[in-house]
Amino acid sequence: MEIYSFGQRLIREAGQFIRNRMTEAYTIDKKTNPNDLVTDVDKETERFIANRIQEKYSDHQLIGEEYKEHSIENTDGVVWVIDPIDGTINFVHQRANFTISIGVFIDGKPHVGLILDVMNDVLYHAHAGHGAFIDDSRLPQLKQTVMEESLIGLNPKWMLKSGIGEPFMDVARQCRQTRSYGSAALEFAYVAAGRLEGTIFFRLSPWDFAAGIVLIEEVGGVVTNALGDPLSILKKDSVIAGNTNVHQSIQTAFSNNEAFVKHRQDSYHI
Ligand code: 2AM
Ligand code: CA
Ligand code: CA
Ligand code: CA
Repeated sequence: MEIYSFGQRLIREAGQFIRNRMTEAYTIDKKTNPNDLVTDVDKETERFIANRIQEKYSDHQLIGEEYKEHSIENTDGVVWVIDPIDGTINFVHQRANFTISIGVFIDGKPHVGLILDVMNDVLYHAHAGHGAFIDDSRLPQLKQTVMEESLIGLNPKWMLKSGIGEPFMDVARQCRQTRSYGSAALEFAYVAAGRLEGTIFFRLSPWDFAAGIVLIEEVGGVVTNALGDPLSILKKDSVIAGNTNVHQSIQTAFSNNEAFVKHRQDSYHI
């Protein structure tokens, strides 16, 4: 319980840090490609969060997006998985619609999930076995839905990828409508809150999905990779999240697509 309440206070403070910091100038750099941005605020916020955790819990491990030294080689003990800004493109372009995502795993198992919608200061939080909440309101268990009546998070850019676009198109055809919010963690929070029935990502890192796993599992939803295998906080993977029914339908679209299955076997060894 102490980790949970400390984590909630910390993520709110980090949100306040970002809201203050973004009123001043910051630099924007490109990482691996022109669509992959990082700002000073991403880095400073990760430092802020990591410093607080290390001061309080010197024996915990942590992994974050922006610093190589924030990495892990095993999942032993308590591991904090930190994305200081999820949705950096939204942060830069919109100054809204981005989150801080913090997942805590113990010996590889989901323990606490915290996703803060920073500009609205709304916290989605869950403690394994104790339910999931938006601020002070408990979230109900997810209802089962069929694809024709489901709103699915899906970035249309993935449909344009040669070789792997087809199953994304299948999902878009099957569902009622698609949405793309630009923050994976925000979409996981929305799935947990019943605002999306499911969501799919071609490739995410542990800091993108760690908190989302805890939240969604706590309301009876399912989170796996595109072929239905469990995710690990040690590696990147595709992600499907949703109520059991929608999750199964999306997984079927991907598992039935030979090109997708082959592409994944060639490039990820999973
Ligand atoms: P980020 O903002 O923390 O990088 C849409 O861009 C979503 O995909 C965001 O949640 C973003 O997280 C995530 N994402 C993961 N890998 C990415 C990459 N290489 N480039 C851009 N976004 C990425
Ligand atoms: Ca990034
Ligand atoms: Ca991210
Ligand atoms: Ca990030």
